[in-house]
Amino acid sequence: MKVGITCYPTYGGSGAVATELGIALAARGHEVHFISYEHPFRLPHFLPRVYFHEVSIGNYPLFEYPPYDLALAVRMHDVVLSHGLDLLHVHYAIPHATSAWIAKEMLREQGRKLPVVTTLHGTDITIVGQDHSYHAITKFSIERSDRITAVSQWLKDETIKAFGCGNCRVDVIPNFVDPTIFDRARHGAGLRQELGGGKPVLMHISNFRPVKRVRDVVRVFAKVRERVPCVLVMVGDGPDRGAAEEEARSLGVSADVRFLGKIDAVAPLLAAADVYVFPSESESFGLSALEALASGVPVVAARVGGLPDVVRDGVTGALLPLGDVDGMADAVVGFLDPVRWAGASKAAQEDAHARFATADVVARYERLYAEALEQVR
Ligand code: GMT
Repeated sequence: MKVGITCYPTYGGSGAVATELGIALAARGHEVHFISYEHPFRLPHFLPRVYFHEVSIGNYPLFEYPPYDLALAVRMHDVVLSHGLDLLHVHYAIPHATSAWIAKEMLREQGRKLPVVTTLHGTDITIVGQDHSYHAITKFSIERSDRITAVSQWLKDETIKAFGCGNCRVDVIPNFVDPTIFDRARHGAGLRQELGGGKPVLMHISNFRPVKRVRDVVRVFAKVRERVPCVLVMVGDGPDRGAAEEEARSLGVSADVRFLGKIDAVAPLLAAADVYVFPSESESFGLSALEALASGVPVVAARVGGLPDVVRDGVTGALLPLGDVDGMADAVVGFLDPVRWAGASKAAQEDAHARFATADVVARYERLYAEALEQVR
């Protein structure tokens, strides 16, 4: 099959999932065409059967806000025709599902039927899509997609609550990890020693947006450090990085907190971590929590959104009420006990590999694509 994939190419879960899906589809013999304004951050530069098509928006001076969604629709239309794509799969509804609908309509005028699959990831439904400026077009574009998927049951429920979507069928297809890459045994202990100097390593990876509550990560760490010597490694970048750095300074723990910035290949880092701290205000799924679990790292998180489907409370990690910094610190200290850690680490890796392995989830997308093709015939 020839599949067009559109996603945000920047550091974040939806782009990571879309890119890993494309890579896995290509490995299974499909031809995959990424269509976006930049090379997706997790896409290596050359892979057989994987192509990248850049969307250029031009810079005519009249446009204070150049219409990216239209340029994207035109590029989608071009790529479908020039490469004979069978289907478009867009990740994150806004504006990708709208652009795909426009491309589909343009193709329909030319007698060409093109199925569009939209995967909902999170803030496209929970925050941006509910903004009055985008609500109606988000609902319209979701309803016009031939198939809709959500990355968790929680997100599916939120979608129906926010948009009604009376006639739409939303399939839940979870995010996934490659067990051969996110595998503790694959990476040596050298990096853990390098990062922690022999002390336990707490880790957090995100785009440092307000929803991630990165200051809470630092507060949890500071409380743990009062009881157990340890270090905190913060990976990623975004609007709240400065606030997190300031929090570390004001709590007097800066010397033990390292901000590494954006790193694309996080598997070796996760394999060097002892506990993953994830106090987000909302997570439709929590891909980085899954990647941590798959790397044998127990996750201490807020009990929000789809996280209870990913983290098994008390077994592979701990789920606490949102904002419960003391409770999270207690839970981290609990997991730093070597015997408890060994059991939780093993359970985390086994559970993540068993329930969210790439091959199983990608096969579900393949079946969905086949159904979508059948539907438009
Ligand atoms: O940053 C992104 O790429 C999208 C982001 C969002 O804000 O929508 O992440 C969402 O998609 C990820 C991949 O499916 C999920 O693992 C995240 O939980 C979800 N983020 C939120 O729901 C806040």
